Amino acid sequence: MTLRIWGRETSTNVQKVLWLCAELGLSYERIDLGGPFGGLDDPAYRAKNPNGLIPTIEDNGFILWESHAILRYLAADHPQSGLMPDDRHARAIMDQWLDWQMVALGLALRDLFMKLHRPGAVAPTVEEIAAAADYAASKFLIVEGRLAQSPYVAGDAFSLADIAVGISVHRWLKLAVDRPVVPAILAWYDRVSRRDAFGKIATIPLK
Ligand SMILES: N[C@@H](CCC(=O)N[C@@H](CS)C(=O)NCC(=O)O)C(=O)O
Repeated sequence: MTLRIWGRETSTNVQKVLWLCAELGLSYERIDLGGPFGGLDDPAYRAKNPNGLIPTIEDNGFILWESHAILRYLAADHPQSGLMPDDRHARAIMDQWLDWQMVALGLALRDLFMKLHRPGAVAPTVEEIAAAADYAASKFLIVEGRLAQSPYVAGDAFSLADIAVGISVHRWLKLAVDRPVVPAILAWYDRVSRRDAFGKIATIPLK
């Protein structure tokens, strides 16, 4: 059975999974859900993912949600890809950056993105947008510090951490905000965004 992925492709968390599938050469069927497509409250979807969020995958009847759990699950079946290091310390460093992307970098970026593109009933002030941009920048400067010392996010090789952080950087660079000077991020982004597997991601609109 084909791998199924539920979620609109404009979602950063869905994009992580799409990028990995391309890295691994996996074919899949993607079902638009969330954002303008709605469907997150459908009982049939909630039965798969009680959070009513995307992405969710189904692989031969096995259902899984949480984008980083999905990355690890798919990559575990392709050890030859080298996207999850075997070495205990290297693996822990990759996990560190994956967790941090989810709980720190991604949330800071999400807050900035929402203020800019989904402001809700009360538009944020210029000062609030600037504060969100500064806060997000403070997180990206942590990535900058890392990439100034390491060719890839988790170390010497491209890994799942580059996918998760790479999707955040890709979005951040598209936002119309002031950004600090980040030469190490830009040099790394230039390299990872040239990967064949990134090709599809580059064509997805911002929203
Ligand atoms: N930690 C979850 C976060 C999932 C999440 O917040 N997904 C967002 C899209 S990035 C969502 O479902 N938003 C509602 C929508 O798209 O309508 C994961 O990584 O899968």
